[in-house]
Amino acid sequence: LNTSMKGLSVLKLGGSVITDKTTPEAVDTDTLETVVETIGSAVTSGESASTTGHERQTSAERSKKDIGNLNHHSHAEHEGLIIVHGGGSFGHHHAERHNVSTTTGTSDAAAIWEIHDAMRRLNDTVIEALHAVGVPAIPVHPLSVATRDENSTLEIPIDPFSRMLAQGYVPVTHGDIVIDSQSGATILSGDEIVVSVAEGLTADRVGLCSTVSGVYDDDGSVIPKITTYESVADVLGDSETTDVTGGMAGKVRTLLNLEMPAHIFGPTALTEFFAHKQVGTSIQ
Ligand code: IP8
Repeated sequence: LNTSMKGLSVLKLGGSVITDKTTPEAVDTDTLETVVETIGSAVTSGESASTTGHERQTSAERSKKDIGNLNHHSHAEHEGLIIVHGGGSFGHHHAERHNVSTTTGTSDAAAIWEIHDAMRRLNDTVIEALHAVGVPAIPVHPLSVATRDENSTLEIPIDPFSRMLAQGYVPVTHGDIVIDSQSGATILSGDEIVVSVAEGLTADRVGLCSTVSGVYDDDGSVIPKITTYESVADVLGDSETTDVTGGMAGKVRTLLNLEMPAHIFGPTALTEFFAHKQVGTSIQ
């Protein structure tokens, strides 16, 4: 199996974009819908719009039709997309409640289940929203397939992703809790998955759709390009709301380790990201 996907984009939808981080388990339905519509038109090249006039169709029927269309044209119209979403007020709320982080683990099966279950339910919501706009999304749940080894290195199989992509599907995975050989089970950030999957499949580019328009400088302007952590260490503060995986500083560090270009941008720039334009802050 050829694991190099030319033209592949890996897009992370930040947990704070699709959920209301101030309220436990609250989906930000409006933003999710807007973001998903943009993904829908990018992936289906406007085809989903042609079905919106069919009022009698249920959304399931509509998505079936669109998914059929997409399968038929997938290779010509888009070259592959993997979506990874964060935890927002689903994952982070439960992780904090059980005092679990990327380094502090738990061996309590009930805690593991509660954190995973919240993420799985958020993932269901994202998948359903994508189907409603004709995106052939299918889930990949990290807890069942990914682990951390003795050195805390993430091991996530790439084959499910490449085979799903090869058949024209859009794999949708998420931050999760995973079995950790050192400490029971620890939090796996969506950002870590983005890095592993983008590298494993030699993706062309990575996008982090966040609530901010990019990485801000001291004067409030968006820094167009970051090439070293030192150059921005002073301006990167901690995330203000509950985030067990490191906030913006952690994201920048993680993305600097990537071989392909990454962009951090806000939801309004998503269309331009899909149009391959320079958006938000590029990290290279
Ligand atoms: O929001 C964290 O994922 P992230 C997932 O991508 C959990 O850092 C379970 C807190």
